[in-house]
Amino acid sequence: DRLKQKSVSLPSGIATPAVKHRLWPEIEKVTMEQLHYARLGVGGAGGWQLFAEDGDMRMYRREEEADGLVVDPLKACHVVKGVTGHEVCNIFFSPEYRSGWEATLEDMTVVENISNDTLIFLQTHKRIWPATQRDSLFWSHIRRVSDDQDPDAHDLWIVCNHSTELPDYPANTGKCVRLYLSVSLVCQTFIDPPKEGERIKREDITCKITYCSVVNPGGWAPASVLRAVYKREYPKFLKRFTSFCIDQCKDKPIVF
Ligand code: 16C
Repeated sequence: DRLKQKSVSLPSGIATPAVKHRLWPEIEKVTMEQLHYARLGVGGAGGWQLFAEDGDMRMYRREEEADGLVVDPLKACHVVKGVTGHEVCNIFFSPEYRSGWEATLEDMTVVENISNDTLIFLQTHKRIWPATQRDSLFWSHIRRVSDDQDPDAHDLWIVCNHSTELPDYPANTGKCVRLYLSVSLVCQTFIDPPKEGERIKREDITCKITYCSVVNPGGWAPASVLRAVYKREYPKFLKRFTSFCIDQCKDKPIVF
């Protein structure tokens, strides 16, 4: 029994893939699509408008509606020193850190543990007046991908969150309207080579972050209120999240 226990407590980074799960083909497809989408630039014909800027952080959006609901896609880029992409993605993925950085939450439950790199979350979000309160049900998947586009970069890490359905947690049956989300956080680590014989220190590390999000409110919510919340909350989220990561990692050994 003790041996058995040892074999399941894998160190982080060695994933037991969830290949046999019914959602696996979708998780694989959506994660790779999101990675591709995140890596496309924001110039040219994409129609991205810069709406927030603070230091190295840039946030872009496109005004879009679906069935009369605001679904503006968001793309944000940030550069953070002193943390690796692996560390940032771990913090974004892991339920134990969420209340430390996620300000839209009222409640969060892991409703299915598919594998050590894939979970299903049910979240209740804070209410936006005058709309009905929202909840969300989504799978969340973390993975390392090797980078064929940028040989100078260390590995690439992605967390992909995508709405799903579960018979045990039907939408729109309680006090909440279900919202639908497709979110990705993609991180690349760059290392300034330390002097000969010296170890890599946190100050030698830079993490480039791309965050993409599309949220469909799932039901009526006034466009002007939504766009005002969006403009205020996304920059707040990315600043709060990245300072939380720096703070969590600063006195710990570097996880590459
Ligand atoms: O990606 C983020 N968080 C992840 C882990 O929680 C996950 C969740 C994404 C949900 C994003 C939608 C949350 C909207 C809830 C509305 C409550 C806001 C009240 C705030 C008051 C303090 O991927 C980080 C997410 C950062 C979200 C910023 C806010 C975006 C608002 C967009 C409008 C949504 C429509 C709501 C309909 C009433």
